[in-house]
Amino acid sequence: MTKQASCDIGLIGLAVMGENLALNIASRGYSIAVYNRTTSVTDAFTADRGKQPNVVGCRTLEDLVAALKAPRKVMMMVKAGPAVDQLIATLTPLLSKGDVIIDGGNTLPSDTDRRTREVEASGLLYIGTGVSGGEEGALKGPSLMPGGSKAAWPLIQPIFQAIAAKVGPKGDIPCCDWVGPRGAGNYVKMVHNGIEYGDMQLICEAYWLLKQAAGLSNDQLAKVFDTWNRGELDSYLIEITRDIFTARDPGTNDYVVDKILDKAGAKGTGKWMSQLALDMGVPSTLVTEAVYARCLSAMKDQRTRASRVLVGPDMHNRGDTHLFIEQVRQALYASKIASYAQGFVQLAAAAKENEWQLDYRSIAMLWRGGCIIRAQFLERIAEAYDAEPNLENLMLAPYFQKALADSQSAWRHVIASAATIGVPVPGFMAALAYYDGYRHERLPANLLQAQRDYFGAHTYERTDKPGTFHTEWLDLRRPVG
Ligand code: NBP
Repeated sequence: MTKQASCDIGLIGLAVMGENLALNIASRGYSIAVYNRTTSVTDAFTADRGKQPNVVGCRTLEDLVAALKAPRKVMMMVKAGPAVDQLIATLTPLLSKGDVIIDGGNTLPSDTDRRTREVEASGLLYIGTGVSGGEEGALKGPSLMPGGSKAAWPLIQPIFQAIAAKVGPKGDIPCCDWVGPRGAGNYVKMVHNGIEYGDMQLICEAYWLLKQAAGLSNDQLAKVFDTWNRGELDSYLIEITRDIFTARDPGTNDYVVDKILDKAGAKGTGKWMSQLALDMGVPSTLVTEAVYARCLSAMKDQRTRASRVLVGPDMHNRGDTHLFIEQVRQALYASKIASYAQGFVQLAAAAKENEWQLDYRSIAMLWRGGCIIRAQFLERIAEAYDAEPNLENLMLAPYFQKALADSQSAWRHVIASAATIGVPVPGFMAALAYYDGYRHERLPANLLQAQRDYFGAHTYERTDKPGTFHTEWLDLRRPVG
C-alpha cells in the first residue's frame, strides 16, 4: 500500500497497547497508518506482527497525516501527560478542519477537558477515550469509553464499535458507546480503574482469609475460586485469580504466587479517583482503602521490622472451614456491591459537577466485556439503572437490597472474625462501614458539629427548628458527676 491518502485511521505509539490495537484495527479490514517516536520500533513492527497489506509504517508525523483519508482520524496511544500535549501541538498544524485527534491513554479527565477546548478552538475535533482490557483486550476487543467532541463520534463509531469487545446473547452488542462531552470518557475509565482497585483488594482479602485463617492450599484455593466463578461472583478477576493459584514455576515447580514479593505497585488512576472523590465530598472509601493497602504493602522493610515487635492473635479461624468459605464468598459479594455503588455515586457527582448527561445503564454495559472488571454482575447493575435511571445509590435497587440483606450476617461474621484473629481486611471493613453509615437516618455527626462549634464557632443546624445556631459552650458547662 502506498502512502497516498488511503488509510482509514492513523495510530501513534507502538508500545504494548498501540501495537495490539493497530493489529485489532487491521484485523477488522480497516487500513491503518502507524508511527512511533523511536523509528526502529515502527520498523520492527511493520517487519513482523504488522507485516500486513493494510498496515502502513510511517517514519514521520507528516507521512502519517499524508497517509490518511479525510476527515483524518489520528489516535495517540502514548504515555499520558506531556507527551500528549507535545503531539497535539505538532499534529494540529498538519491537520485540517474537521479532522479528529484521539487520545486513548489513561489521561486525567481535566486534561481532556482542556485539550478538547483547545483542539476545538483550532477547528479540529478531539476525543479522549478510555481503553480497557490490557494487551489481550487491545488485540481481541477492548472496552472503549469515548468522550469529547460529539461531532467526532459518527466519524469514529464504525471503527471503534468494530474493534470493541462484543457481548449479549448473540455476541453482537459492542462494549463501546458514546459517553459524553470533554473528559467524560476518561472519567468513566478512571472510575473503571478505581473499581478494579477495589475488586482486586477485596479478592486479596478473601484469599488471605482463606489461606491464613482457614489454611487452604493453593490447589484448594483454585477449586474455591473455580466454584465462585460459576456463581454470582463470575468475573474475569475471579477467573484469573483461580488460574494464578495453579501456576507453578517451571524451574522449581513451586507455586509462582508464593514466590512473588508482597509489595504492590500502582500507576495512579486509583489515586486520581480518590483525590477527585475527596474534592467533591463523595465517600469513595473502597478505592481509597485499596490505594492505602497498596501503600502499606510497599512499606515492606518497615513491616518486617514491625512484625518482630508488634503482637497480635494467631490468624487461625477455629470454626467450620466449609461454612467459613461460604461466609467469605458472601462477604466478598456484599463488599463488591458497596464498592460498585460508590463508583456509580462518584460518576453521578462528577456528571452533576461537569454538566454531563451520563447513561449509567450504558456504562455498566460498556464494562460488561473486554475490560478488567467484566462480570455477570454488571448486567444486574444495567437492569437496576434500566428500571430506575436516576437511582441514587445502587444499594437501593431491589435486587441489591436483597443481596445485601441476604449476605450481611455472613459479611458481619467474617469481619468480626478477621478483627478477632488479626487478619487485615480494610476493604471488607470499609464496605460494611459504608453500608451501615448509609442506612442510618441518624449518625453521631451531631456531636461532631457540637465539637466544631465549641472550638471554632463553626455553628450548627438543629433538628427542632430551622436556622443556623451557635452556643457559648463555656457558659453552659457544668461540673461532671
Ligand atoms: P506507555 O504508556 O508505556 O508509553 C509508551 C509509548 O509512548 C511509546 O510508544 C513511546 O514512544 C511513546 N511516547 C512517549 Br513515552 N513519549 C512520547 C512523546 N513525547 N512523543 C511521542 N511518543 C511518545 O505505553 P502503553 O503501556 O502501550 O500505554 C499507552 C497508553 O494506554 C497509556 O496512557 C496507558 O496508561 C494506557 N493504557 C495502558 C494499558 C496497559 O495495560 N498497558 C491499559 C489501558 C490503557 P517511544 O517508543 O519512542 O519511547
